[in-house]
Amino acid sequence: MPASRLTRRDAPRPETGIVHFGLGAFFRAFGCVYIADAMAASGGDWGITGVSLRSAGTRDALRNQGWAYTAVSLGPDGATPRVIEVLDDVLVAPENPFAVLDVMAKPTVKIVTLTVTEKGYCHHPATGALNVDHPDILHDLASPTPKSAIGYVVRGLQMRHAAGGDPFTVLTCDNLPNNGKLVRGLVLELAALIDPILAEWITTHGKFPGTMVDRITPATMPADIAQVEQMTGQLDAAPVMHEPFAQWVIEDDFVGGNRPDFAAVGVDMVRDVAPFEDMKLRMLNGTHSALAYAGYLAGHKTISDTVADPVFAAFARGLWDEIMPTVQAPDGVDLPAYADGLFDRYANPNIRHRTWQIAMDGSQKLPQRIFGTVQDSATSTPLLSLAIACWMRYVGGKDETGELIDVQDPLAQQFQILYSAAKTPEQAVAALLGLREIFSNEMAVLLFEPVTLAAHQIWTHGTRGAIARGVGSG
Ligand code: CS2
Repeated sequence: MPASRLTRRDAPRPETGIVHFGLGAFFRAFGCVYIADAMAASGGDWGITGVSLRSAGTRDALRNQGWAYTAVSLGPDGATPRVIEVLDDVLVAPENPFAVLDVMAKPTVKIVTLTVTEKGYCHHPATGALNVDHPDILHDLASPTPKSAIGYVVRGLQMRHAAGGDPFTVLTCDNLPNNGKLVRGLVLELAALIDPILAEWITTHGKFPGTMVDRITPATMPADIAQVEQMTGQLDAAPVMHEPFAQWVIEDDFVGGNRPDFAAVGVDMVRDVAPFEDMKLRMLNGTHSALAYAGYLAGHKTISDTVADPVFAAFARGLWDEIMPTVQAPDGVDLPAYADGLFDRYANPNIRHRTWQIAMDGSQKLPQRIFGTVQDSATSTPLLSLAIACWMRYVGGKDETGELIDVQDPLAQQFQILYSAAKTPEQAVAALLGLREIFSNEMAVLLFEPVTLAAHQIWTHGTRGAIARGVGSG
């Protein structure tokens, strides 16, 4: 007999208090779970309307199950499924932008959360400024129905301003440096171009708390759907699979103090998130990206496969030794113990986090994950140079056996053009360092010698061979 479809329980629903942009696996495995728990602990009207900026897939899958879905915690020893019922609707923005703006205008909505990935902010990663030549931003300047997340936030705030209401708090949950300040800057830049009075109102009344978010959540695969069906006896077309670990640190700065009772469910509410954010971006995301490029080139499909290889385990440890001296430990955090914890999380064999997935959008990720560390380091950082050279090799689009790599990156075409003109690895390195969207002039100068050397090692000895040499076991 076919399994029955997951359905939502017949229970009273809270009002919509949050609009969330970018309803991928991460937010459903993370923010939605915390917010459901906060309502269970302390009540409040914090129902979430999800907005997908592009595809209809998640909406179509969840619609037939009353927006309920299964979140599965995958520990090294087993899986624990749980049904999450906090979404009250999912909108696909391009189908009806006004429907999205209407929800954002509702006075019950107090918070707009964002997980739109690094490239979703339409900014220049090297400087943090709005990319005013980005096609979505050009569109959003000219039209009242936006395409970009920043455009929606600005138009949503414009409607609240016009109605004489309060702004909503903008809570970014993406892995960007100073994410609250960055988003505030981008929103103000776009608002000023649309209406300077609106920009002034946002400057005075808007709130953009910074956050540090952490839970490893690979994209859901068809095999996961089958596994969940077997585990629960119910068909869920869009479950999410995540590690048991979660950490959320939020600056406690919300419009009117309106927010779910985050502290009741273990969220750290702080004045300044920067030390947590730096630590996580450099120690977790920095090594994640390094292992993703190096592991992929060496033929490893997932992070757990990568760190099961002793050469890459030593690479991870060596990277932390280079990174830690540049990180100021947040109060009460022991950095070596934090690194040990990360290693155990990476090694969890039930989390099938593909190196290819993490390798996406490197042009948007590496500045905050790796370059800042190199810049702040008082000593040389040969393993970080190897990581950057691995990224360079990866974006060339061919692996070490000559197979094509599906390079997903907003600059993928530019990489192709640069590579077809470069005659040698050294020329490819020089050309990539010339991309000012990614590398400031200062950064390019700093990286030129060590990354050229690292690239030479990689092209000569292969990725695994070069890293084995780099960690002293080759
Ligand atoms: C990963 C992150 O895909 C990536 O780039 O590094 O999504 C990572 O899994 C999360 O930041 C963990 O909190």
